[in-house]
Amino acid sequence: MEIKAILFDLDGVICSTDEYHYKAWKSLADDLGIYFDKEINLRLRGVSRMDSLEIILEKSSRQYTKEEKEEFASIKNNRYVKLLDGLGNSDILPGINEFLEECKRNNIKTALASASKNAPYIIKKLNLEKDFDYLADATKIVRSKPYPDIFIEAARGLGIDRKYCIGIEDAISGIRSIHAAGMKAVGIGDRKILNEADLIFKTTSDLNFKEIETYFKKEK
Ligand code: B16
Ligand code: MG
Repeated sequence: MEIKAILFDLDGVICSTDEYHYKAWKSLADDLGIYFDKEINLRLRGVSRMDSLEIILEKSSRQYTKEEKEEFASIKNNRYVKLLDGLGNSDILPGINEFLEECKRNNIKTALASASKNAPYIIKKLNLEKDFDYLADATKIVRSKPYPDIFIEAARGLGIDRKYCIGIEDAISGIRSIHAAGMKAVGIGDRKILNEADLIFKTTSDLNFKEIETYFKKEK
């Protein structure tokens, strides 16, 4: 296949906001007296805010109304956004600046395909606004990963046919979302967890456009 665009996940690929999501959810769960730990937190990767809340509430003995749930999600988000205050260039994961430059040198279009409604704010804090040709708007997406919607929206925004797009993800729900969109998937992380990805790099520092290009040249 010919590569014309690379679509990036945010949390776990461009930066690590995972710990901040965890802290904000943990403080909400503690306030509600609901058990929450790092293992449950792993299930929230790439999952939308409301779907994440539903996972946390699985451990609760009582039912909550839609209004209560909306209030909880908003409390969590306010705490999360406060934790993002100090975010800056040094929070960009290793090798990402170089990889984005490599994409530009090779005339590859770049877009962000994050489930986070805070993605534009985070990209601004990281000073990466000029490095992306398009930021897919998570507020327009109803079905979160593993549904293909956000990757389809990213390709649409770039005006590039999905068959020329590669997605990069650190979560299995994201790899499934890329495949459901009819694109090829590059995984960042553990080979055992991301075994459905077409190509896997251990860390973001290992990302290399030439290697990706050579690998997918053999694919249809
Ligand atoms: P927000 P990604 C995802 O980002 C996070 O991995 C996930 O934990 C979070 O719940 C989701 O964004 C929504 O974030 O509450 O900021 O809208 O990995 O898709 O970049
Ligand atoms: Mg992610």
